[in-house]
Amino acid sequence: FLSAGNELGVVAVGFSGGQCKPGVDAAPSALIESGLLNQLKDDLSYTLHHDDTVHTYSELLPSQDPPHRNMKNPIAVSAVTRQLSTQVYSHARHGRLVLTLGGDHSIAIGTIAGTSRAIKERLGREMAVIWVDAHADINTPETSESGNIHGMPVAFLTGLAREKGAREELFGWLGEEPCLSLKKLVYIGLRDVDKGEKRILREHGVRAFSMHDIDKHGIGRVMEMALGHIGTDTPIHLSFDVDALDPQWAPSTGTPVRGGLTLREGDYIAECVHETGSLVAMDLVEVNPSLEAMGAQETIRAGCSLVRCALGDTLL
Ligand code: EXY
Ligand code: MN
Ligand code: MN
Ligand code: MN
Repeated sequence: FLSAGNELGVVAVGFSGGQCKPGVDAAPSALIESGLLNQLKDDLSYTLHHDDTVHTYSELLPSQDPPHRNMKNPIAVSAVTRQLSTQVYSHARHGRLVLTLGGDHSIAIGTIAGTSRAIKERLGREMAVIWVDAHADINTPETSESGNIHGMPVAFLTGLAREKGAREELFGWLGEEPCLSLKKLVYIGLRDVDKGEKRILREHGVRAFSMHDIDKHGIGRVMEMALGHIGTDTPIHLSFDVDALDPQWAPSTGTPVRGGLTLREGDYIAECVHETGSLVAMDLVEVNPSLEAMGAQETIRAGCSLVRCALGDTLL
């Protein structure tokens, strides 16, 4: 019921304005050049809907973009995510599974806004999000110490960062109604969460599985609990930050944190989400081939593996 056959919408987003390190914009081309889309077509039999473009949205980027509520590049991130949300929406509205290749994690404001609207219209359902990340990305502009919007997307999507009477071009386009309920959000892989973020997670009782929980229960049990929280037959958007993996597997990323998931654990998460049959969209973000260049191919390979697993590659 969730998607039309094996139709896959692909959006390649070369955007890095949610943080300060250049290079993450080059990830979509690197992933595609390494053969990812061909594998999805040839090995996993998807029908691809892709405009063969890596979107940089340069026409949307303002010449002046002063900080607003301490956010860096607020007008650029707002404009790009707004445009991206309409692209993702139109794929999802047609019943396609949507794969977005980022870009930094701020782009999830656009992808999740797009899928949640389409799923609401098409199925009359509220969507769940599995956020796999070393970080919680739930700072509000006020709790953030960096001002980098890639540390804030969940706060915008859940309404925690909403500003009354916000201008359209400063995330006012997101509207009054949150795209995502805090009850339908599950984190996996957390290990670097800011003080203010911990307070938010606790206050709202957000379901979160840290690396401690994975060590304690094992990834198998953690996935049972994570999917149990979401419930069966709920459409799932998987937002996968490659920094959830240990830097051993994914060194080329902007904010690496040691003590992360093995590649196999990451693949297992993706496989379990695929097995639910409820996946409606996936983001792969924060691959930055220009950092730790020696490990760039390794990181790209890991990213491709995560996507293939989520999209139904099986071991046997
Ligand atoms: N919590 C820190 C901040 O808000 O700046 C670090 C965020 C890193 C976000 C990366 C994409 O997951
Ligand atoms: Mn992230
Ligand atoms: Mn992260
Ligand atoms: Mn930190």
